[in-house]
Amino acid sequence: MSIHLEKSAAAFAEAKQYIPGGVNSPVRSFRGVGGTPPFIASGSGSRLTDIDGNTYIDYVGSWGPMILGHAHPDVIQALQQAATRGTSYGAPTLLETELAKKITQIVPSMEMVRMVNSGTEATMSVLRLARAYTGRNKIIKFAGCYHGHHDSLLVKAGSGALTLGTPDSPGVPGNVAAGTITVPYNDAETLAEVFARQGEDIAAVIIEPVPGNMGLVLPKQGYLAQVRKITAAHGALLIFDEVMSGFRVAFGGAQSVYGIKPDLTCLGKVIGGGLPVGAYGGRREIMELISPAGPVYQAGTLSGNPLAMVAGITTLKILEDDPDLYTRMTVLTQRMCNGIRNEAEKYGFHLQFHHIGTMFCTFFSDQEVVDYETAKCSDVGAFNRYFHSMLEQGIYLAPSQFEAGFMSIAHTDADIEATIAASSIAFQKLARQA
Ligand code: KE4
Repeated sequence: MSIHLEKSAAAFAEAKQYIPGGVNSPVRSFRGVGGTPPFIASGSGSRLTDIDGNTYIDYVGSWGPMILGHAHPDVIQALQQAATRGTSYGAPTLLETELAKKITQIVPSMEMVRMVNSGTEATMSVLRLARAYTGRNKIIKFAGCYHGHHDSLLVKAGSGALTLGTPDSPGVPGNVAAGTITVPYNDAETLAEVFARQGEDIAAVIIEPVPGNMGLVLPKQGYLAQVRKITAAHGALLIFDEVMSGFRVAFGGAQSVYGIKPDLTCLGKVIGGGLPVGAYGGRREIMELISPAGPVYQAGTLSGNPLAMVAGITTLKILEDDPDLYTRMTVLTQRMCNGIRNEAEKYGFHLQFHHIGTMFCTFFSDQEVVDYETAKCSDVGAFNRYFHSMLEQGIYLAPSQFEAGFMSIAHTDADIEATIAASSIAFQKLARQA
């Protein structure tokens, strides 16, 4: 099978006249992998269809939110009904309390929750809160982790910033970047050394407990517990950015898998069911500082928007009502990664296959990948050739070596078999090109 992208190519050319790079988020541009990004016309279940009529098995899932697959009937029906009641009021609704309550039940460390409209807003707000609560200014982040595009955290960032080679973006004032200390992930010793020297100035550590923005990297045994211990010992807050890992590595997020209680957590993606939502929350005594309960200002015209709330509530209810869904998605993810590994090894490729819960990633490297530096050793050229060979066969992977892939409840055994079969052809082709 090979795809044809004439209409997408024309659409991309026109879009570039009106939108920087032709896209509203850089990773969508295929700048990292080359070629033309398919312009999507529709999604249904595990499938996407582009404006040229090509259909793909989708493992991007809008970068995480679409855990129920595209256009889940219950979500669509709930949105249709909600829309007939109006789309935004700028006033409190029962739906916001319903989703907040649901989140506090699923993620017990989040005793209170504030809704915002994106993961970026969540992490930006939580840093302001941490500085206000501690009276300190410095923040620690981890190389390769991505927490959205606000100034304080666009330093050695992952995701599109890493893909496009701009981990430290122009436009971030030097004094702002100076307030952000970057240390390697999976290296508790360096973290401890930084705290020994600057601990009294550090308001918080923000971490993707299971990073998905340098590719998917897993925490070493005991690492997150050490991060928790070091932050607690120095009176700094521990912030888990679970915008991506929340409801993806497990229903209760990475904190439920590793048994760590952060002081604050950021969520997004899945909790909006495909509509714009972010959230932050944590210990009541900290959250009560947020306006209007307290002095730390944060606001948003569309925060808690009724349509987004309904999509999120419906999504979480479906996931909560059938715990077997996670078992099934995890088994499919494992089966797919093992199958692709077998095909890779048949053609002499010894790669790194990482997966946890519904997330997965293949590093084109024969070395273990544990952090930003080792992730960057991957053969991006080989990944890009693999990516395009899979795309031509109707398999839609994340268009970057430094992103993660996502399973949904809509993916089937047949999807997995087709994906493994496509990978065999892709590796065969790569072997010939080697
Ligand atoms: P948004 O502002 O894009 O909703 O969320 C920012 C964010 C924060 N924290 C984590 C751990 C994230 O993964 C993200 C966003 N993830 C990327 C995918 N790597 C979004 C895709 C994009 O930028 O288009």
